[in-house]
Amino acid sequence: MMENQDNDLNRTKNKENTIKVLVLGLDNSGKTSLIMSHKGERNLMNYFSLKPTKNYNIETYKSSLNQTPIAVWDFGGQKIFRETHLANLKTYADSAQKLIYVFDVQDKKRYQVALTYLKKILTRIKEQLNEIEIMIYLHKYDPGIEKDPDFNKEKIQNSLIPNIRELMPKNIKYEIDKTSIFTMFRKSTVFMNQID
Ligand SMILES: Nc1nc2c(ncn2[C@@H]2O[C@H](COP(=O)(O)OP(=O)(O)O)[C@@H](O)[C@H]2O)c(=O)[nH]1
Ligand SMILES: [Mg+2]
Repeated sequence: MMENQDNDLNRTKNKENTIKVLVLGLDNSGKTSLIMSHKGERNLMNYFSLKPTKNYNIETYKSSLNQTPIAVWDFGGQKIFRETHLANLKTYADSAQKLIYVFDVQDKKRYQVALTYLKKILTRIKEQLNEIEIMIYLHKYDPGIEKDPDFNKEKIQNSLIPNIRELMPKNIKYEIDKTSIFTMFRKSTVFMNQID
């Protein structure tokens, strides 16, 4: 999954050659972590010490794959920022190539809140949706998590995914992916052993 992200982000470019990506989702869903892992952060300690993102944060860096400049807009996601972000979203989405919406699959209690926020986002930028590629991440889908008794795979398969598909406009390109910050260490067995 993480291995594909460079390709995902590099597929489309704008005039200035910078790829603009918006990352939205509820607070604590893992947005900042996903961006750090895409930037190449490999020290797990830096993920555990993350503080909630205030308002929004723009990260610019060069793709490790082909040096293409990338600007990632990381939106805080706390309730106090959501309405303002929605109000300004049309402007933020101007010349964006990609919008990543992050669900925390481990936060079952807030699936509905997260779905409602996604719906509001899609409504806000409906005229721009033809130009923006949408990716939905079912994040914190950690290796081995399906064996966890608290984890409800059926709720994801039979409720969350169908609910996402129902609110997505039928005529736009989008994809839904399972992601986890831990899968990027798959090739580094030492780290995997420490986490599992
Ligand atoms: N189990 C698990 N925890 C994660 C994952 N990604 C992020 N986290 C943790 O979730 C918390 C919130 O992450 P953060 O990136 O700050 O979320 P944000 O508020 O959406 O930016 C942090 O404690 C992260 O270490 C993941 O894939 N699996
Ligand atoms: Mg954050």
